[in-house]
Amino acid sequence: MNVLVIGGDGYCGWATSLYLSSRGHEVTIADSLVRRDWDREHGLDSLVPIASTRRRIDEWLRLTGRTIGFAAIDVTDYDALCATISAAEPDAIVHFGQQRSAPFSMIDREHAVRTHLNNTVGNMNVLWALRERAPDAHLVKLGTMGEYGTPNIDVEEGFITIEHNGRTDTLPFPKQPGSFYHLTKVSDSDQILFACRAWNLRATDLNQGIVYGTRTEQTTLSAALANRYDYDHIFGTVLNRFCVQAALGHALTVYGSGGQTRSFLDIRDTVRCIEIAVTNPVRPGEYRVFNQFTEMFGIGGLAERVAKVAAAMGAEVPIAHVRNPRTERESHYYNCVNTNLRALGLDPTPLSDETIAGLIELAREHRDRVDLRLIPPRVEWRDGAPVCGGTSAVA
Ligand code: NAD
Ligand code: USQ
Repeated sequence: MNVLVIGGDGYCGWATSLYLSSRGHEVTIADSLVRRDWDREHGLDSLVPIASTRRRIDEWLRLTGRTIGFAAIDVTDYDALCATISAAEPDAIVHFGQQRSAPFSMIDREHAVRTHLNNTVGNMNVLWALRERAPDAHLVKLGTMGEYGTPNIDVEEGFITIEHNGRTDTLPFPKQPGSFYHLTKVSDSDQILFACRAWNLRATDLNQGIVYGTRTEQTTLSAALANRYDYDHIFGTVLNRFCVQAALGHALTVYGSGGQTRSFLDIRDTVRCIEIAVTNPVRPGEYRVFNQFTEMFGIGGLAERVAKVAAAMGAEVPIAHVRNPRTERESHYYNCVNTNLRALGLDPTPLSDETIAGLIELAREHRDRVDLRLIPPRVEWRDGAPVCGGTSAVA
C-alpha cells in the first residue's frame, strides 16, 4: 500500500516508517522536523544520537534497497499538505505529527497555545486535505489513552452504550483528559468523528498508551537508523526515564505515591498495531477506535520492577517519591478494554526483565551524554504552583 506517515521522523513514526517499508509498503514521510527544534529550544537531546532525516533515509536505501520518500512540510501549511497528499496518492495516512508532551503543553500559556495551534489546526487540515485530495484514503490517527482519564468505571474501546430515561444509545466514551496536550487529542477525535459522518471519510483513531523501548528489528540495523531515546522531564516517558535513571544509579523519580495506573505497550507492538490498522481499513463513513496498549501498570510497581532488574545488574537504585508536579489522581480505579487489535491478530509483547535490562544497558552505553539537570520534573501544573516561563523550565 502507499502510506503517508506524517511525523515519520519522530519516535513512533520513524520506527513505524521502517517497519512498513520492510513489509513492502511504499512509504512517504511528511515531517516539519519541529520536534528537533523544540529539543534545541529547551536544551534537550535524545540519549542515543539520531542521524538527520536525509541520512536515515539514505542509510535505509543502502542497507535494504528500499526507498522512503520525504516531504519537509508542516501540516499547519494547508497548501503544502495538499501538494504532498496529491503527490503521494496514499491508500492510508498515518498521522503522528503533533506536539505530544503533556508537560510541554503545561509550561505556560504560550506553550499551551502553541500545542493547540499545532495539533488542532494540523488535524483539521488533514481532514480537509483528505476530503479535497484523497477522499478514499484511510486516516489512521494517533490519539491517546489519556483522553479517557481515570474514570471509576471500565474504559470501553471508544464507545459506551448508555440507558437513560428508558432509552438506549451507543455514544462516544466520556473524556477527562489531564493536560492541554491530552485535550487536543479529544478535540481531534471529535473532529474526525464529525468528518466521517459529514463527508463519508474513513478513519481509525488509535488511543495509544505510553510507549516504551526504542529498538526494533529495523532501527538496530545501523547506528544511522537508531531511534530517539528521550529521558528528560518534558518528552521522556516514565519507563524509559526510569531505565536511564537506573543506569546512572539515580533515584527513580516516582511522582507522588506512585499509585497512578496507566496503559503501556512496547514500541515493537506500536509498529505492528499501525500495520494492522492500515491493512484492515474501515468502510467509507466509518469512524473506528482501537485502544492501542497491551498491559496496565502502576507507576510505583514499575519503579520497583526497574530497581529489581538494576539490582540484578549490580546497581542499587533507590526509589524517590518526589512531589507530584501534575494534577492527577494517585489512587484510582483503572481497567481498560483492548480487544479490537487482538481480534485482528496482534500478538502482544509483554514487558520482560530482558527489555528493561536492554534499556538500562543502552543508557549505560550513552551515559556520558546524560544531562542530569534534565531529570527532575520542573513543569508544575497543580493549582497554585508557580508557572514556569518558557525555556526557564530547564534553566
Ligand atoms: P515525537 O515528538 O517523537 O514525534 C512527532 C513527530 O511529528 C516529530 O518528528 C515532529 O517533528 C513531527 N511534527 C510535529 N508537529 C508537526 C507538524 N505540525 N507538521 C509536521 N510534522 C510535525 O512523538 P512520538 O512519541 O513519536 O508520538 C507520535 C504520536 O503518537 C503523537 O501524536 C503522540 O501524541 C502519539 N502518542 C505517543 C505516545 C508515546 O508514548 N510516545 C503514546 C501515545 C500516543
Ligand atoms: N511519572 C512519574 N515519574 C516520571 C515521569 C512520569 O511518576 O519521572 C508519572 C506521571 O505522573 C504519570 C505517568 O507517570 O502519572 C505517565 O507519565 P508519562 O510522562 O510517562 O506519560 P504522559 O504524560 O501520559 O504522556 C505520554 C506521552 C503522550 C501519550 C501518553 C499516553 O508523552 O504523548 O499521549 O503517554 S497516555 O498516558 O495513555 O495518555
